[in-house]
Amino acid sequence: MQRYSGFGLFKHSLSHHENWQRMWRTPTPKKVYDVVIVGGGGHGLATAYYLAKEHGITNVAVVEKGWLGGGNTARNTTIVRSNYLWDESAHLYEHAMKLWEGLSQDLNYNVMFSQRGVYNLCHTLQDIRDSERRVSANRLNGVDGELLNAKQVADEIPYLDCSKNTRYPVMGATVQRRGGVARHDAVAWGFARAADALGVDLIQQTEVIGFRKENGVCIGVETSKGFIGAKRVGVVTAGNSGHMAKLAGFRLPIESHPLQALVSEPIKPIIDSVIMSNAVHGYISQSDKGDLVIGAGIDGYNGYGQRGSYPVIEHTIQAIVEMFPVLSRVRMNRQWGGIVDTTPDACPIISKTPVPNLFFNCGWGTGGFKATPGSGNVFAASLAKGEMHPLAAPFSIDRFHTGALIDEHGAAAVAQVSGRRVHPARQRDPGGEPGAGVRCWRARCAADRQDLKATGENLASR
Ligand code: FAD
Ligand code: PYC
Repeated sequence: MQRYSGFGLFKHSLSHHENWQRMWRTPTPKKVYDVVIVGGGGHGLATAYYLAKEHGITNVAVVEKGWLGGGNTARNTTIVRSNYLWDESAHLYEHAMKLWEGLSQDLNYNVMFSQRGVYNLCHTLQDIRDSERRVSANRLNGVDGELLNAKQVADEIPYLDCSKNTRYPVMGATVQRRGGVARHDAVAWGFARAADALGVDLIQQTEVIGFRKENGVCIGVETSKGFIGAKRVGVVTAGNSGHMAKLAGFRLPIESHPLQALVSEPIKPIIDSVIMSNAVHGYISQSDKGDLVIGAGIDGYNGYGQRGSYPVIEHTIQAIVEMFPVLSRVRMNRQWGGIVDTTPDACPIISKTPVPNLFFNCGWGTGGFKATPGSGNVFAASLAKGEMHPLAAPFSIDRFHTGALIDEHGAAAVAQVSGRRVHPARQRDPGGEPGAGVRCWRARCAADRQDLKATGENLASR
């Protein structure tokens, strides 16, 4: 791999930057690999990189149906923080944070990690109580966090409307000063380049359409370009994970939802941190280019289209203008959606599956970008050893059977459930009789419970 450096930049300027090496190869797939990773997003690429770098396993392929980083990795709003409530998640996200802090040097690629601070606003007494609890829990876990009062917030975020006559007056905020943002596509490219340099094959435009099993054990993947054999397969396909599990013959407790983001026209720098509000429900930061980067919660319906509905955009913009009236006349330039994979406890699934040699890493929902290096690091160790890394172990699919859920809906900071869900009792099949919805719902719940029980028993017996 050609190392990047100031000297290299100067040298290439002498030949008009026409002789830079390609960042990765376009290899022909081999017949068989030690490990095949399905999904070339940040998590899949990071997994491949750490497999090669930390475990010496270089006979690895990443199979991606589109282009590297084209999924949620390059569609997200790049917020990085580790201030989760429960020990299991705090340890996992803090592991990722420590890797972020040395990532550009490690990859020899500038991922533009900027620790500019992440604020979560408090608008009610209950917000303050929850935030006190979270900051205390964070500190006990070695994660930095502070609780600010309203005056401190007003001093630190000058354009935020901290007046008393707003719908939800700002009463304080938590801040994680080591939190911030990173350049999302650079993260994918940095991992891809470094993995390729260690011998990993990055195979794009190749869709995995099935899993081949022998005596119930996974022995490789069927792809749109033929069969690729593998000793172990790791699936890291975010919003497509439910579909991939179905291909493998089991079900996951995952819902796929659109999550939208939008950016404004570039304006002069006025916001030098990340500001999130759960009550008003919107968040904002400003990119180095000057665009305001804005988002809110999921679109309530399930879907696989990488776009969303207009009411959510309207709600998001209302929230931002409520927090920052000074922005009311800024024009929005672009809007898009990604497909996020939400779980009942807003925590990821990093796990063995009922199919031996087939592992899944998914369920990161609205919050997996921040975990990218940590997720790849622990998943690589799990794939290398065939046993889950201690930081990954609590995130087994088993927990939906045992009940050991890790409820992080509060720390997720972005709503992962819709407030507009139709109560099952009100649901009707189109043209069906009243009450059919309830019966249908009950039948589905019973089927789900059976599936999860079977999955749990299967795992427990291995
Ligand atoms: P992806 O990047 O989606 O990669 C999965 C890959 O799998 C895709 O490239 C896809 O093409 C590929 N794939 C799928 N099916 C197949 C198949 N059959 N064969 C081969 N390849 C396949 N998180 C944060 O921490 N902070 C944020 O600020 C934040 N903001 C967000 C804002 C938005 C609008 C969205 C949509 C998400 C946000 N997230 C955020 C969540 C974050 O983006 C994701 O959790 C994270 O990027 C997931 O990474 P990944 O590598 O697992 O998935
Ligand atoms: O997890 O912090 C987060 C986040 C912010 C926006 C989307 N996800």
